[in-house]
Amino acid sequence: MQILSQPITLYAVPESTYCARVRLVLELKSVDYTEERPPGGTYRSEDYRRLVAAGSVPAIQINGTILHDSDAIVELLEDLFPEPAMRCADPFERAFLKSVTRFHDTRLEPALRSLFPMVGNSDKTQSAALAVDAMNGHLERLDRLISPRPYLGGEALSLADCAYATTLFMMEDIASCMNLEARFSEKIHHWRNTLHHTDTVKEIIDQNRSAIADWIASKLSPA
Ligand SMILES: N[C@@H](CCC(=O)N[C@@H](CS)C(=O)NCC(=O)O)C(=O)O
Repeated sequence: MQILSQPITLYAVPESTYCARVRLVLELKSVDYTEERPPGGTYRSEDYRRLVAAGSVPAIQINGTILHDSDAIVELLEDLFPEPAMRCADPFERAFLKSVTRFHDTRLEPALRSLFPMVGNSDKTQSAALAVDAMNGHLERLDRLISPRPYLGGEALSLADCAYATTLFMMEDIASCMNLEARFSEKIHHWRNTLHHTDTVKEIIDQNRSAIADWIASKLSPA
């Protein structure tokens, strides 16, 4: 394991699927770190932006360097802490899994995110139904793209699996709080169950679901 001169700090919020991805990789690799909320209480604060120029969570402070973007962070963690290996050695497999991760970041998660402003907003019922249809369209494309066996890269959990773990549950929880349905194919349903039956992954998924449940409750019955 790489020796680092300074402790690692993860800046994160509990509701974020991108933060959960980094937390999961840190935990699976048994890395020592502390997790903090953004200074000033929100990633929109000036204090946070002074620290993390990009102004997004997650971000990590590692060896005196600040790095944002979950994908960049988990790639660095894989380089620094190669055990257990979470990237395929074969360049074609590795590139394929990166493309599946990119599909999450550029298609699936943005489709889910478009639902957030509609939660607890009864004026948006029709838009929410259309947005869930669009999200389900991306799930159909994902179904054609992947062949989990049982994980995306085969027997070992990969960085690509970590990108999807909490998102797949958040899709269900956000859609169902608006009485809509995220439609998972048999293949995706089975893969999602496998992830949830994997030690550590289950804990991170359950923590994130609980934070999302609180967030939904705050939107459905604002104080
Ligand atoms: N591509 C980024 C996306 C992270 C992201 O969108 N985080 C949200 C919170 S879930 C955020 O910080 N939004 C504020 C912003 O980006 O300005 C990553 O993978 O880290």
